[in-house]
Amino acid sequence: MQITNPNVLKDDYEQQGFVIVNELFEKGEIAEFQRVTNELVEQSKSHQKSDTKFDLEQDHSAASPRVQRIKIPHKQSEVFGRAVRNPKMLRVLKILLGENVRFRNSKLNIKAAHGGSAVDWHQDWAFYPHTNTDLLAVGIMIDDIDEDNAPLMVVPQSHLGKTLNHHHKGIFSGSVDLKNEGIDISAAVKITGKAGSASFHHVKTLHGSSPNSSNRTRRLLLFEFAAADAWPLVDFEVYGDFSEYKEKIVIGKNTLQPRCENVDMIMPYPRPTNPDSIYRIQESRKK
Ligand SMILES: O=C(O)CCC(=O)C(=O)O
Repeated sequence: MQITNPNVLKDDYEQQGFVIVNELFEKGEIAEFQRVTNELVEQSKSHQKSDTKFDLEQDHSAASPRVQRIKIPHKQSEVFGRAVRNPKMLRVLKILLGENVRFRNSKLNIKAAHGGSAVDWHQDWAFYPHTNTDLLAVGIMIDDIDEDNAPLMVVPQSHLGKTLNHHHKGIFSGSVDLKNEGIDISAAVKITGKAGSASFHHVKTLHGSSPNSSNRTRRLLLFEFAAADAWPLVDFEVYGDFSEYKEKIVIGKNTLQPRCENVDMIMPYPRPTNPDSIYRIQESRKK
Protein backbone atom coordinates (compact mmCIF):
# COMPACT_ATOMS: atom_id res chain seq x y z
CA MET A 1 0.00 0.00 0.00
CA GLN A 2 1.05 3.63 -0.54
CA ILE A 3 -0.17 6.38 1.77
CA THR A 4 -2.42 8.07 -0.75
CA ASN A 5 -5.49 8.01 1.46
CA PRO A 6 -4.96 8.18 5.25
CA ASN A 7 -8.54 7.05 5.94
CA VAL A 8 -8.09 3.87 3.89
CA LEU A 9 -4.82 3.15 5.69
CA LYS A 10 -6.39 3.64 9.10
CA ASP A 11 -9.53 1.60 8.25
CA ASP A 12 -7.38 -1.23 6.96
CA TYR A 13 -5.23 -1.20 10.09
CA GLU A 14 -8.24 -1.12 12.38
CA GLN A 15 -10.00 -3.93 10.52
CA GLN A 16 -7.04 -6.24 9.84
CA GLY A 17 -4.64 -5.42 12.69
CA PHE A 18 -1.76 -4.57 10.34
CA VAL A 19 -0.84 -2.64 7.20
CA ILE A 20 2.18 -2.77 4.89
CA VAL A 21 3.57 0.41 3.35
CA ASN A 22 5.76 -0.38 0.34
CA GLU A 23 9.20 1.18 0.20
CA LEU A 24 8.55 3.71 2.98
CA PHE A 25 12.30 4.08 3.44
CA GLU A 26 14.42 5.14 0.48
CA LYS A 27 17.24 3.14 -1.08
CA GLY A 28 19.89 5.46 0.44
CA GLU A 29 18.40 5.07 3.92
CA ILE A 30 18.33 1.29 3.57
CA ALA A 31 21.93 1.23 2.33
CA GLU A 32 22.85 3.06 5.59
CA PHE A 33 20.86 0.54 7.67
CA GLN A 34 22.64 -2.32 5.89
CA ARG A 35 26.07 -0.74 6.41
CA VAL A 36 25.49 -0.17 10.13
CA THR A 37 23.99 -3.64 10.60
CA ASN A 38 27.07 -5.17 8.98
CA GLU A 39 29.30 -3.13 11.31
CA LEU A 40 27.39 -4.30 14.38
CA VAL A 41 27.55 -7.93 13.24
CA GLU A 42 31.30 -7.43 12.82
CA GLN A 43 31.44 -6.18 16.44
CA SER A 44 29.59 -9.29 17.59
CA LYS A 45 32.67 -11.35 16.69
CA SER A 46 34.22 -10.35 20.01
CA HIS A 47 31.15 -11.53 21.97
CA GLN A 48 31.04 -15.19 22.95
CA LYS A 49 27.66 -15.28 24.68
CA SER A 50 24.36 -13.42 24.44
CA ASP A 51 24.54 -10.21 26.44
CA THR A 52 23.06 -6.71 26.59
CA LYS A 53 24.06 -5.96 22.97
CA PHE A 54 23.40 -9.19 21.11
CA ASP A 55 21.41 -12.40 21.20
CA LEU A 56 23.61 -15.00 19.56
CA GLU A 57 22.80 -18.33 17.94
CA GLN A 58 24.31 -21.48 19.51
CA ASP A 59 26.78 -21.83 16.62
CA HIS A 60 27.98 -18.20 16.73
CA SER A 61 31.75 -17.79 16.48
CA ALA A 62 34.23 -15.07 15.59
CA ALA A 63 34.93 -16.84 12.32
CA SER A 64 31.27 -17.21 11.44
CA PRO A 65 29.14 -14.70 13.39
CA ARG A 66 25.51 -15.75 13.85
CA VAL A 67 23.57 -12.94 15.47
CA GLN A 68 19.91 -13.58 16.30
CA ARG A 69 19.16 -10.09 17.47
CA ILE A 70 20.92 -6.76 17.77
CA LYS A 71 19.41 -5.43 20.99
CA ILE A 72 18.33 -1.80 21.30
CA PRO A 73 19.88 -0.77 17.95
CA HIS A 74 18.71 2.84 18.38
CA LYS A 75 21.25 3.11 21.23
CA GLN A 76 24.00 1.22 19.41
CA SER A 77 24.00 3.43 16.32
CA GLU A 78 23.05 7.03 15.59
CA VAL A 79 21.70 5.94 12.22
CA PHE A 80 19.02 3.84 13.95
CA GLY A 81 18.59 6.52 16.63
CA ARG A 82 17.69 9.06 13.94
CA ALA A 83 15.48 6.55 12.10
CA VAL A 84 13.13 6.46 15.12
CA ARG A 85 12.03 9.98 14.08
CA ASN A 86 11.92 9.39 10.33
CA PRO A 87 9.29 11.88 9.08
CA LYS A 88 7.65 9.45 6.64
CA MET A 89 7.25 6.84 9.36
CA LEU A 90 5.95 9.46 11.82
CA ARG A 91 3.34 10.47 9.26
CA VAL A 92 2.00 6.92 9.25
CA LEU A 93 2.18 6.71 13.05
CA LYS A 94 0.14 9.87 13.37
CA ILE A 95 -2.56 8.36 11.18
CA LEU A 96 -2.59 5.08 13.14
CA LEU A 97 -1.91 6.19 16.73
CA GLY A 98 -3.02 9.82 16.82
CA GLU A 99 -1.62 13.23 17.74
CA ASN A 100 0.65 12.17 20.62
CA VAL A 101 3.00 9.23 20.21
CA ARG A 102 5.89 7.84 22.24
CA PHE A 103 8.70 5.55 21.09
CA ARG A 104 9.13 2.49 23.33
CA ASN A 105 12.05 0.31 22.20
CA SER A 106 13.84 -1.23 19.21
CA LYS A 107 15.38 -4.53 18.13
CA LEU A 108 16.87 -5.88 14.93
CA ASN A 109 16.13 -9.53 14.27
CA ILE A 110 18.47 -11.38 11.93
CA LYS A 111 17.74 -14.73 10.34
CA ALA A 112 20.91 -15.89 8.69
CA ALA A 113 20.70 -17.86 5.44
CA HIS A 114 20.12 -21.58 6.01
CA GLY A 115 19.19 -21.09 9.64
CA GLY A 116 17.97 -18.34 11.87
CA SER A 117 15.63 -19.13 14.72
CA ALA A 118 11.86 -19.23 14.57
CA VAL A 119 9.91 -16.71 16.60
CA ASP A 120 6.91 -18.57 18.01
CA TRP A 121 3.38 -17.18 17.73
CA HIS A 122 2.68 -14.43 20.23
CA GLN A 123 0.96 -11.12 20.87
CA ASP A 124 3.28 -8.27 21.91
CA TRP A 125 0.53 -7.29 24.37
CA ALA A 126 1.40 -10.36 26.44
CA PHE A 127 4.92 -8.94 26.99
CA TYR A 128 4.04 -5.32 27.69
CA PRO A 129 0.46 -4.53 28.75
CA HIS A 130 -0.31 -0.80 29.00
CA THR A 131 -3.34 1.17 30.18
CA ASN A 132 -4.78 0.95 26.65
CA THR A 133 -4.00 -0.98 23.48
CA ASP A 134 -2.97 1.90 21.21
CA LEU A 135 0.46 0.46 20.56
CA LEU A 136 2.05 -1.03 17.48
CA ALA A 137 5.33 -2.36 16.13
CA VAL A 138 6.88 -1.16 12.87
CA GLY A 139 8.84 -3.86 11.00
CA ILE A 140 11.31 -2.26 8.58
CA MET A 141 12.70 -4.64 5.97
CA ILE A 142 16.46 -4.25 5.71
CA ASP A 143 16.56 -6.91 3.01
CA ASP A 144 14.09 -7.84 0.30
CA ILE A 145 11.76 -10.30 2.04
CA ASP A 146 9.74 -12.86 0.16
CA GLU A 147 7.89 -16.07 1.05
CA ASP A 148 11.15 -18.03 1.23
CA ASN A 149 13.38 -16.00 3.56
CA ALA A 150 11.25 -16.28 6.69
CA PRO A 151 8.87 -13.33 6.50
CA LEU A 152 7.03 -12.10 9.56
CA MET A 153 3.57 -13.70 9.55
CA VAL A 154 0.47 -12.12 11.05
CA VAL A 155 -3.04 -13.44 11.65
CA PRO A 156 -5.53 -10.87 10.28
CA GLN A 157 -8.15 -9.63 12.75
CA SER A 158 -6.56 -11.48 15.67
CA HIS A 159 -6.18 -8.09 17.43
CA LEU A 160 -9.97 -8.02 17.77
CA GLY A 161 -10.02 -11.25 19.77
CA LYS A 162 -9.07 -12.01 23.32
CA THR A 163 -5.69 -11.77 24.98
CA LEU A 164 -4.20 -15.24 24.62
CA ASN A 165 -2.52 -17.30 27.29
CA HIS A 166 1.28 -17.05 26.93
CA HIS A 167 2.09 -19.18 29.98
CA HIS A 168 3.49 -22.69 30.10
CA LYS A 169 3.38 -24.74 33.31
CA GLY A 170 2.49 -21.57 35.18
CA ILE A 171 5.50 -19.55 33.96
CA PHE A 172 5.41 -16.78 31.34
CA SER A 173 6.70 -18.39 28.12
CA GLY A 174 6.06 -15.60 25.58
CA SER A 175 4.35 -17.92 23.14
CA VAL A 176 0.92 -19.39 22.52
CA ASP A 177 -0.11 -23.05 22.44
CA LEU A 178 -2.17 -22.75 19.24
CA LYS A 179 -4.06 -26.00 19.80
CA ASN A 180 -4.98 -25.23 23.39
CA GLU A 181 -6.11 -21.75 22.45
CA GLY A 182 -8.11 -23.05 19.44
CA ILE A 183 -6.24 -20.81 16.99
CA ASP A 184 -6.30 -21.44 13.25
CA ILE A 185 -3.26 -19.88 11.59
CA SER A 186 -4.15 -21.03 8.06
CA ALA A 187 -5.25 -17.47 7.27
CA ALA A 188 -1.91 -15.99 8.35
CA VAL A 189 -0.45 -13.43 5.94
CA LYS A 190 3.25 -13.36 5.06
CA ILE A 191 4.60 -9.83 5.22
CA THR A 192 6.76 -9.53 2.13
CA GLY A 193 8.23 -6.61 0.24
CA LYS A 194 11.27 -4.86 -1.10
CA ALA A 195 13.91 -3.58 1.35
CA GLY A 196 12.63 -0.32 2.84
CA SER A 197 9.03 -1.52 3.01
CA ALA A 198 7.48 -1.43 6.47
CA SER A 199 4.66 -3.21 8.25
CA PHE A 200 2.73 -1.75 11.18
CA HIS A 201 1.13 -4.39 13.41
CA HIS A 202 -1.21 -3.80 16.33
CA VAL A 203 0.02 -4.84 19.78
CA LYS A 204 -2.63 -7.57 20.01
CA THR A 205 -2.05 -9.00 16.50
CA LEU A 206 -0.91 -12.63 16.70
CA HIS A 207 2.36 -13.04 14.80
CA GLY A 208 5.47 -15.21 14.43
CA SER A 209 8.03 -16.40 11.88
CA SER A 210 9.80 -19.58 10.76
CA PRO A 211 13.50 -20.41 10.47
CA ASN A 212 15.11 -19.21 7.24
CA SER A 213 15.68 -22.09 4.83
CA SER A 214 16.70 -19.85 1.90
CA ASN A 215 20.21 -18.82 0.90
CA ARG A 216 19.46 -15.16 1.71
CA THR A 217 19.69 -13.36 5.05
CA ARG A 218 16.52 -11.81 6.45
CA ARG A 219 17.02 -8.72 8.59
CA LEU A 220 14.06 -6.93 10.17
CA LEU A 221 14.35 -3.75 12.24
CA LEU A 222 11.51 -3.39 14.73
CA PHE A 223 10.45 -0.13 16.38
CA GLU A 224 7.69 -0.13 19.01
CA PHE A 225 5.45 2.90 19.54
CA ALA A 226 2.60 3.77 21.91
CA ALA A 227 -0.02 6.50 22.11
CA ALA A 228 1.37 8.94 24.70
CA ASP A 229 -1.55 8.22 27.05
CA ALA A 230 -0.84 4.46 27.05
CA TRP A 231 1.19 4.06 30.24
CA PRO A 232 3.16 0.86 30.80
CA LEU A 233 1.95 -1.52 33.50
CA VAL A 234 5.18 -3.58 33.49
CA ASP A 235 8.81 -2.95 32.52
CA PHE A 236 8.72 0.83 32.93
CA GLU A 237 12.53 0.75 32.81
CA VAL A 238 12.44 -0.15 29.10
CA TYR A 239 11.44 3.47 28.53
CA GLY A 240 14.35 4.72 30.63
CA ASP A 241 14.01 7.14 33.53
CA PHE A 242 11.23 9.73 33.56
CA SER A 243 13.20 12.34 31.61
CA GLU A 244 13.95 9.77 28.87
CA TYR A 245 10.28 8.74 28.97
CA LYS A 246 9.37 12.34 28.12
CA GLU A 247 12.13 12.64 25.50
CA LYS A 248 10.75 9.55 23.80
CA ILE A 249 7.73 11.52 22.62
CA VAL A 250 8.12 11.53 18.81
CA ILE A 251 4.82 13.26 17.92
CA GLY A 252 2.88 15.79 20.02
CA LYS A 253 3.28 15.93 23.77
CA ASN A 254 3.57 13.93 26.95
CA THR A 255 0.69 13.48 29.38
CA LEU A 256 0.49 12.50 33.03
CA GLN A 257 -3.08 11.32 32.55
CA PRO A 258 -3.21 7.72 31.31
CA ARG A 259 -6.23 6.64 29.30
CA CYS A 260 -7.50 3.44 30.89
CA GLU A 261 -9.36 1.02 28.64
CA ASN A 262 -11.37 -1.91 29.85
CA VAL A 263 -9.19 -4.50 28.09
CA ASP A 264 -8.26 -8.03 29.10
CA MET A 265 -4.68 -8.69 30.03
CA ILE A 266 -2.61 -11.44 31.59
CA MET A 267 0.48 -10.22 33.39
CA PRO A 268 3.78 -11.74 32.13
CA TYR A 269 4.62 -13.24 35.55
CA PRO A 270 6.19 -15.23 37.01
CA ARG A 271 9.20 -14.66 34.78
CA PRO A 272 11.28 -17.50 33.38
CA THR A 273 14.88 -17.76 34.54
CA ASN A 274 16.28 -15.81 31.56
CA PRO A 275 13.78 -13.06 30.80
CA ASP A 276 16.08 -10.87 28.67
CA SER A 277 15.37 -12.38 25.30
CA ILE A 278 12.27 -13.59 23.49
CA TYR A 279 14.30 -16.51 22.13
CA ARG A 280 15.29 -17.73 25.61
CA ILE A 281 11.81 -17.05 27.04
CA GLN A 282 10.15 -19.06 24.28
CA GLU A 283 12.56 -21.99 24.73
CA SER A 284 10.84 -22.82 28.01
CA ARG A 285 7.80 -24.20 26.12
CA LYS A 286 10.03 -26.41 23.97
CA LYS A 287 11.80 -28.10 26.90
O1 LIG B 1 11.66 -11.29 13.55
C1 LIG B 1 10.55 -11.80 13.46
O2 LIG B 1 10.20 -12.43 12.48
C2 LIG B 1 9.54 -11.72 14.58
C3 LIG B 1 9.69 -10.51 15.38
C4 LIG B 1 8.91 -10.51 16.64
O3 LIG B 1 7.74 -10.79 16.65
C5 LIG B 1 9.56 -10.17 17.90
O4 LIG B 1 10.78 -10.10 17.94
O5 LIG B 1 8.81 -9.96 18.88
